[in-house]
Amino acid sequence: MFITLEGGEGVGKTTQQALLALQLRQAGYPCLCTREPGGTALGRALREILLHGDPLTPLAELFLYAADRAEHVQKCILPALAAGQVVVCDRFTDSTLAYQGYGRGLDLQQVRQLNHLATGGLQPHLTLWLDLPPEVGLARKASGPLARTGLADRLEQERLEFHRRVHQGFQTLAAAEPQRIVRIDAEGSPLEVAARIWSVVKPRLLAAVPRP
Ligand code: Z5A
Repeated sequence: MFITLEGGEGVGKTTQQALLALQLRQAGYPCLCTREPGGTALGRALREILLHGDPLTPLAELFLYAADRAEHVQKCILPALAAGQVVVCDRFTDSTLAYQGYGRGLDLQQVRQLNHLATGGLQPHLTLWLDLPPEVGLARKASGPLARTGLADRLEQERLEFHRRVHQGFQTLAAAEPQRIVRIDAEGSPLEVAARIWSVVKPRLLAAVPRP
Protein backbone atom coordinates (compact mmCIF):
# COMPACT_ATOMS: atom_id res chain seq x y z
CA MET A 1 0.00 0.00 0.00
CA PHE A 2 1.27 3.43 -0.95
CA ILE A 3 0.30 6.24 1.44
CA THR A 4 1.23 9.89 1.01
CA LEU A 5 1.13 12.74 3.51
CA GLU A 6 0.33 16.15 2.09
CA GLY A 7 -0.33 19.67 3.29
CA GLY A 8 1.17 23.10 3.73
CA GLU A 9 4.35 23.93 5.59
CA GLY A 10 4.58 23.02 9.25
CA VAL A 11 1.31 21.05 9.35
CA GLY A 12 3.04 18.14 11.06
CA LYS A 13 3.72 15.72 8.19
CA THR A 14 7.15 14.66 9.44
CA THR A 15 5.85 14.15 12.98
CA GLN A 16 2.86 12.16 11.75
CA GLN A 17 4.95 10.07 9.38
CA ALA A 18 7.01 8.82 12.32
CA LEU A 19 3.91 8.12 14.44
CA LEU A 20 2.18 6.30 11.58
CA ALA A 21 5.29 4.18 10.96
CA LEU A 22 5.26 3.23 14.63
CA GLN A 23 1.60 2.18 14.47
CA LEU A 24 2.18 0.22 11.27
CA ARG A 25 5.16 -1.66 12.67
CA GLN A 26 3.28 -2.40 15.92
CA ALA A 27 0.45 -3.83 13.81
CA GLY A 28 2.99 -6.04 12.00
CA TYR A 29 3.22 -4.20 8.72
CA PRO A 30 6.78 -3.54 7.46
CA CYS A 31 6.99 0.00 6.19
CA LEU A 32 9.30 2.40 4.46
CA CYS A 33 9.29 6.10 5.30
CA THR A 34 10.52 8.37 2.55
CA ARG A 35 10.03 11.90 1.30
CA GLU A 36 10.07 14.27 -1.64
CA PRO A 37 12.18 16.00 -2.52
CA GLY A 38 15.11 13.96 -1.24
CA GLY A 39 14.30 10.25 -1.17
CA THR A 40 17.37 9.24 -3.23
CA ALA A 41 20.98 10.38 -3.63
CA LEU A 42 20.00 12.49 -6.64
CA GLY A 43 16.98 13.72 -4.70
CA ARG A 44 19.14 14.91 -1.81
CA ALA A 45 21.26 16.96 -4.21
CA LEU A 46 18.12 18.37 -5.84
CA ARG A 47 16.60 19.15 -2.44
CA GLU A 48 19.62 21.26 -1.61
CA ILE A 49 19.23 23.22 -4.85
CA LEU A 50 15.44 23.51 -4.53
CA LEU A 51 15.25 24.55 -0.90
CA HIS A 52 18.57 26.28 -0.28
CA GLY A 53 19.87 27.45 -3.66
CA ASP A 54 19.26 30.66 -5.58
CA PRO A 55 15.61 31.27 -6.57
CA LEU A 56 14.60 29.28 -9.66
CA THR A 57 12.15 30.08 -12.42
CA PRO A 58 8.83 28.25 -11.82
CA LEU A 59 9.34 25.96 -14.82
CA ALA A 60 12.89 24.98 -13.81
CA GLU A 61 11.60 24.28 -10.30
CA LEU A 62 8.84 22.07 -11.74
CA PHE A 63 11.32 20.02 -13.76
CA LEU A 64 13.59 19.48 -10.76
CA TYR A 65 10.69 18.18 -8.66
CA ALA A 66 9.80 15.88 -11.56
CA ALA A 67 13.40 14.62 -11.85
CA ASP A 68 13.48 13.93 -8.12
CA ARG A 69 10.20 11.99 -8.42
CA ALA A 70 11.19 9.93 -11.45
CA GLU A 71 14.33 8.73 -9.66
CA HIS A 72 12.46 8.20 -6.40
CA VAL A 73 9.64 6.13 -7.91
CA GLN A 74 11.99 3.84 -9.83
CA LYS A 75 14.73 3.40 -7.25
CA CYS A 76 12.85 3.54 -3.98
CA ILE A 77 9.04 3.43 -4.04
CA LEU A 78 8.38 0.69 -6.61
CA PRO A 79 11.01 -1.72 -5.19
CA ALA A 80 9.62 -1.25 -1.66
CA LEU A 81 6.04 -1.87 -2.82
CA ALA A 82 7.20 -4.93 -4.75
CA ALA A 83 8.85 -6.21 -1.56
CA GLY A 84 5.51 -5.94 0.24
CA GLN A 85 6.29 -2.87 2.32
CA VAL A 86 3.79 -0.16 3.12
CA VAL A 87 5.36 3.01 1.73
CA VAL A 88 4.66 6.24 3.63
CA CYS A 89 5.86 9.22 1.63
CA ASP A 90 6.07 12.81 2.91
CA ARG A 91 4.78 14.75 -0.14
CA PHE A 92 4.20 13.44 -3.68
CA THR A 93 2.37 14.53 -6.84
CA ASP A 94 -0.32 16.54 -5.04
CA SER A 95 2.38 18.86 -3.69
CA THR A 96 3.44 19.67 -7.24
CA LEU A 97 -0.14 20.47 -8.21
CA ALA A 98 -0.68 22.57 -5.08
CA TYR A 99 2.67 24.43 -5.06
CA GLN A 100 3.73 24.71 -8.71
CA GLY A 101 0.17 24.68 -10.09
CA TYR A 102 -2.04 26.58 -7.65
CA GLY A 103 0.80 28.39 -5.86
CA ARG A 104 3.06 29.45 -8.73
CA GLY A 105 0.30 29.53 -11.34
CA LEU A 106 1.74 26.99 -13.80
CA ASP A 107 -0.72 25.28 -16.12
CA LEU A 108 -2.42 22.50 -14.14
CA GLN A 109 -2.85 20.21 -17.12
CA GLN A 110 0.86 20.42 -17.92
CA VAL A 111 1.75 19.77 -14.30
CA ARG A 112 -0.49 16.68 -14.35
CA GLN A 113 1.18 15.46 -17.56
CA LEU A 114 4.63 15.87 -16.06
CA ASN A 115 3.52 14.12 -12.86
CA HIS A 116 2.27 11.24 -14.98
CA LEU A 117 5.53 11.06 -16.91
CA ALA A 118 7.62 11.11 -13.74
CA THR A 119 5.59 8.46 -11.91
CA GLY A 120 4.80 6.20 -14.87
CA GLY A 121 1.19 6.49 -13.68
CA LEU A 122 1.82 5.37 -10.08
CA GLN A 123 -0.77 6.89 -7.75
CA PRO A 124 -1.04 6.70 -3.98
CA HIS A 125 -3.73 4.34 -2.67
CA LEU A 126 -4.40 6.83 0.10
CA THR A 127 -3.41 10.47 0.56
CA LEU A 128 -3.73 12.07 3.99
CA TRP A 129 -4.15 15.82 3.61
CA LEU A 130 -3.18 17.43 6.90
CA ASP A 131 -5.31 20.53 6.97
CA LEU A 132 -4.24 23.53 9.02
CA PRO A 133 -4.66 27.26 8.34
CA PRO A 134 -1.41 28.42 6.65
CA GLU A 135 -0.79 31.01 9.40
CA VAL A 136 -0.77 28.26 12.04
CA GLY A 137 1.56 26.00 10.04
CA LEU A 138 4.03 28.79 9.35
CA ALA A 139 3.99 29.84 13.01
CA ARG A 140 4.53 26.23 14.12
CA LYS A 141 7.46 26.01 11.75
CA ALA A 142 8.92 29.22 13.10
CA SER A 143 8.52 27.65 16.58
CA GLY A 144 7.09 30.78 18.06
CA PRO A 145 3.99 32.93 18.28
CA LEU A 146 2.71 34.44 15.06
CA ALA A 147 3.90 37.91 16.06
CA ARG A 148 7.51 36.73 16.01
CA THR A 149 7.32 35.42 12.42
CA GLY A 150 7.15 39.00 11.12
CA LEU A 151 4.00 38.40 9.10
CA ALA A 152 3.31 42.12 9.01
CA ASP A 153 6.38 42.60 6.89
CA ARG A 154 5.57 42.86 3.15
CA LEU A 155 7.68 39.94 2.02
CA GLU A 156 6.17 37.68 4.64
CA GLN A 157 2.71 38.87 3.62
CA GLU A 158 3.43 37.79 0.04
CA ARG A 159 4.63 34.48 1.38
CA LEU A 160 1.41 34.06 3.31
CA GLU A 161 -0.65 34.80 0.21
CA PHE A 162 1.30 32.13 -1.69
CA HIS A 163 0.59 29.62 1.06
CA ARG A 164 -3.10 30.54 1.01
CA ARG A 165 -3.20 29.67 -2.71
CA VAL A 166 -1.44 26.38 -1.96
CA HIS A 167 -3.97 25.63 0.79
CA GLN A 168 -6.83 26.40 -1.55
CA GLY A 169 -5.18 24.06 -4.06
CA PHE A 170 -5.12 21.16 -1.60
CA GLN A 171 -8.76 21.87 -0.77
CA THR A 172 -9.72 21.70 -4.47
CA LEU A 173 -7.71 18.51 -5.04
CA ALA A 174 -9.31 16.82 -2.02
CA ALA A 175 -12.80 17.78 -3.16
CA ALA A 176 -12.11 16.35 -6.63
CA GLU A 177 -10.84 12.97 -5.35
CA PRO A 178 -12.59 12.26 -2.05
CA GLN A 179 -11.92 8.50 -2.22
CA ARG A 180 -8.16 8.90 -2.42
CA ILE A 181 -7.54 12.17 -0.58
CA VAL A 182 -8.81 12.23 2.99
CA ARG A 183 -8.76 15.48 4.94
CA ILE A 184 -7.27 15.17 8.41
CA ASP A 185 -7.85 17.96 10.90
CA ALA A 186 -4.24 18.81 11.89
CA GLU A 187 -5.20 20.94 14.92
CA GLY A 188 -4.63 19.47 18.36
CA SER A 189 -1.77 17.52 19.87
CA PRO A 190 0.42 15.21 17.75
CA LEU A 191 -1.17 12.17 19.42
CA GLU A 192 -4.69 13.42 18.72
CA VAL A 193 -3.81 13.91 15.04
CA ALA A 194 -2.12 10.48 14.94
CA ALA A 195 -5.30 8.86 16.28
CA ARG A 196 -7.35 10.53 13.51
CA ILE A 197 -4.88 9.26 10.93
CA TRP A 198 -4.87 5.71 12.27
CA SER A 199 -8.68 5.61 12.23
CA VAL A 200 -8.51 6.28 8.49
CA VAL A 201 -5.50 4.11 7.65
CA LYS A 202 -6.39 0.98 9.65
CA PRO A 203 -9.62 -0.02 7.85
CA ARG A 204 -8.11 0.72 4.44
CA LEU A 205 -5.06 -1.31 5.28
CA LEU A 206 -7.10 -4.27 6.48
CA ALA A 207 -9.16 -4.13 3.29
CA ALA A 208 -6.15 -3.78 0.98
CA VAL A 209 -3.42 -5.84 2.58
CA PRO A 210 -3.89 -9.21 4.29
CA ARG A 211 -2.93 -9.06 7.96
CA PRO A 212 0.64 -10.35 8.26
N1 Z5A B 1 7.54 21.13 -2.74
C1 Z5A B 1 7.04 21.66 -3.91
O1 Z5A B 1 6.95 22.89 -4.07
N2 Z5A B 1 6.66 20.82 -4.92
C2 Z5A B 1 6.75 19.47 -4.81
O2 Z5A B 1 6.41 18.75 -5.75
C3 Z5A B 1 7.27 18.93 -3.59
C4 Z5A B 1 7.66 19.79 -2.58
C5 Z5A B 1 7.40 17.45 -3.44
C6 Z5A B 1 9.85 21.21 1.27
O3 Z5A B 1 8.91 20.34 1.76
C7 Z5A B 1 9.25 22.15 0.24
O4 Z5A B 1 9.09 21.47 -0.99
C8 Z5A B 1 7.89 22.64 0.61
C9 Z5A B 1 7.03 22.38 -0.64
C10 Z5A B 1 8.01 22.05 -1.68
N3 Z5A B 1 8.00 24.00 0.97
N4 Z5A B 1 7.75 25.02 0.46
N5 Z5A B 1 7.64 26.11 0.19
P1 Z5A B 1 9.08 19.73 3.21
O5 Z5A B 1 7.93 18.78 3.39
O6 Z5A B 1 10.43 19.18 3.38
O7 Z5A B 1 8.99 21.00 4.15
P2 Z5A B 1 7.74 21.56 4.88
O8 Z5A B 1 6.45 21.36 4.26
O9 Z5A B 1 8.10 22.95 5.14
O10 Z5A B 1 7.68 20.59 6.10
P3 Z5A B 1 8.20 20.76 7.51
O11 Z5A B 1 8.66 22.09 7.93
O12 Z5A B 1 9.16 19.65 7.65
O13 Z5A B 1 6.84 20.62 8.26
P4 Z5A B 1 5.99 19.31 8.53
O14 Z5A B 1 6.77 18.09 8.20
O15 Z5A B 1 4.67 19.44 7.93
O16 Z5A B 1 5.81 19.42 10.10
P5 Z5A B 1 6.74 18.87 11.31
O17 Z5A B 1 8.19 19.04 10.98
O18 Z5A B 1 6.26 17.56 11.75
O19 Z5A B 1 6.30 19.93 12.39
C11 Z5A B 1 6.64 21.30 12.28
C12 Z5A B 1 6.77 21.89 13.70
O20 Z5A B 1 5.50 21.81 14.36
C13 Z5A B 1 7.74 21.14 14.59
O21 Z5A B 1 8.33 22.04 15.46
C14 Z5A B 1 6.86 20.17 15.36
O22 Z5A B 1 7.40 19.81 16.59
C15 Z5A B 1 5.60 20.99 15.52
N6 Z5A B 1 4.37 20.18 15.53
C16 Z5A B 1 4.11 19.05 14.84
N7 Z5A B 1 2.85 18.60 15.11
C17 Z5A B 1 2.32 19.48 15.98
C18 Z5A B 1 1.06 19.57 16.63
N8 Z5A B 1 0.09 18.66 16.41
N9 Z5A B 1 0.84 20.62 17.43
C19 Z5A B 1 1.80 21.55 17.65
N10 Z5A B 1 3.04 21.52 17.09
C20 Z5A B 1 3.28 20.49 16.25
